[in-house]
Amino acid sequence: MGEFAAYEGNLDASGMRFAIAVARFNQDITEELLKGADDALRKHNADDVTVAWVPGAYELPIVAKRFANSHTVDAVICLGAVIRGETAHFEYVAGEAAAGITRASLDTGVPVIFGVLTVDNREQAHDRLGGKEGHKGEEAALTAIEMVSLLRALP
Ligand code: INI
Repeated sequence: MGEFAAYEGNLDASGMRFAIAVARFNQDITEELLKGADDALRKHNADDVTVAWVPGAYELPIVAKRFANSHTVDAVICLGAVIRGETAHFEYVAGEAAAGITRASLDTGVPVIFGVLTVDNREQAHDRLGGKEGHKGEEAALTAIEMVSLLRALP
């Protein structure tokens, strides 16, 4: 293999500041996402975590963007649970949440992490809360830490 400069973030969150925007819709699920994210942040030495509750996943991007523009946090973690129903509402809510979260991140240069479950039913959601598909709240937190670390290291 040739020579190249390689960059990779690590998972030491000492001194990092995080905001978590979490949706109240499907709150039994999003509370578990929040717990997993907060536990993972603290396990990796973070001690500066701010939480804001929003009504639903559709409202996550505007709050994420506010945090990202505030210069008070190093990353924002968005948590929500969009469960497919009988209507097309799912597509709009999930699609706009994803698009808005991407925009908040790219417009501000601050990592904004997509920790929103988009699933067909509640069973699939529970599989992602420490079941056979891992824990998506925890994974969102680890992604946030790694991205802060990587962006600090990049030229
Ligand atoms: N919000 C969610 O976070 N999850 C859902 O599954 C959901 N469904 O199914 O409708 C949902 N809707 C509310 C939406 O996020 C907004 O709060 C609402 O449309 C007001 O803007």
